[in-house]
Amino acid sequence: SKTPVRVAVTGAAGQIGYALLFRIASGEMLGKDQPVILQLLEIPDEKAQKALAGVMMELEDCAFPLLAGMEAHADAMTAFKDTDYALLVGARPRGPGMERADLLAANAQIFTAQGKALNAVASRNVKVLVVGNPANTNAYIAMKSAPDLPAKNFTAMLRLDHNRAASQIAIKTGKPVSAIRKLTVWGNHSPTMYADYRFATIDGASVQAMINDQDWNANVFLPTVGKRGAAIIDARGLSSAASAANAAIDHMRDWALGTNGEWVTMGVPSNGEYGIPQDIVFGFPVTCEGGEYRIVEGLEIDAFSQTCIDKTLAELQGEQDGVRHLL
Ligand code: NAX
Repeated sequence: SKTPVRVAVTGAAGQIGYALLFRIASGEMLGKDQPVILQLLEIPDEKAQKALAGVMMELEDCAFPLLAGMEAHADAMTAFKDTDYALLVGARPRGPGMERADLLAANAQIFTAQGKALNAVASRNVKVLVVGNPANTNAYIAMKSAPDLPAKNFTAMLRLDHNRAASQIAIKTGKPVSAIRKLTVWGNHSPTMYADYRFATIDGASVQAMINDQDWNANVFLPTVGKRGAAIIDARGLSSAASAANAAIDHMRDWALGTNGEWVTMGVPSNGEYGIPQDIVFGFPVTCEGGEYRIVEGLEIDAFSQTCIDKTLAELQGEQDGVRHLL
């Protein structure tokens, strides 16, 4: 049987953690033949550590055959030791009266420290997924704080936006979500993201031609996908957790095991593709093979799409300029 791999998860006692860990341990992320060792990080706070211990009791009680080990940590330097995968879920939420700059600064501190720890102790091939918001900028900070690791190892989660867009298209067209190909979401994980079905197909037919309604695209589809997180908070009284965990599983599984040529969306550092400046962590269409992702290049960007991409890029540049002095 395979050698166990090490999977670090931060914010492990939080709501996404609770929806995520059991699926990693059951083999849904890395395959039903891949044993895992969970290296779980929470803040040193007594309540958080106690809650983490409770989650670990439940993980034990599942008796997962693939769960080869499990550790609780309060320090990134030990939590990330030799880790092959790192899911950075824990982040500082916006508190009452907190300004955007304060939020960026609080998260810059967390992701600088975690980037440095990954740089120091993680596997040199570690695959990092940042879920904690602002996800793209937090991934950028971690990447910049880990100069000895390849920049391409740092990614941000746009997959929830991608999956939300896919379901809205399935509902609109009356076709199964599994039949949709070549969908993508450009930019920041925020309401400015640009979900783009211009290239999408269902059973070989163009989704754009099937829907044929630019008004629906601009005034229904994009706002529905962009504000979905807020709609869920409004309805549930809590932010998306199970769907976010599901997207994290999808992102890591596809990165590790491949997409067989299909497009998925990942937030990855730009190498200048589509005019996005170097190192900006941006949602792009990618395919994955052999443990590597590749940005789909050469797509035509029409005027409407360019406006949308410029807007989400401007927001990201604002965030990343706002933290540069902290790095
Ligand atoms: P919770 O508040 O339930 O859990 C977060 C946990 O992280 C807490 O237990 C906290 O103690 C821990 N934590 C905080 N700072 C930490 C640190 N420095 N090291 C280790 N642990 C730390 O939040 P939850 O609902 O689980 O959401 C987690 C993050 O995901 C938030 O930042 C949230 O905004 C973000 N999201 C990102 C999404 C995406 O698509 N990229 C969608 C869902 C979600 O909103």
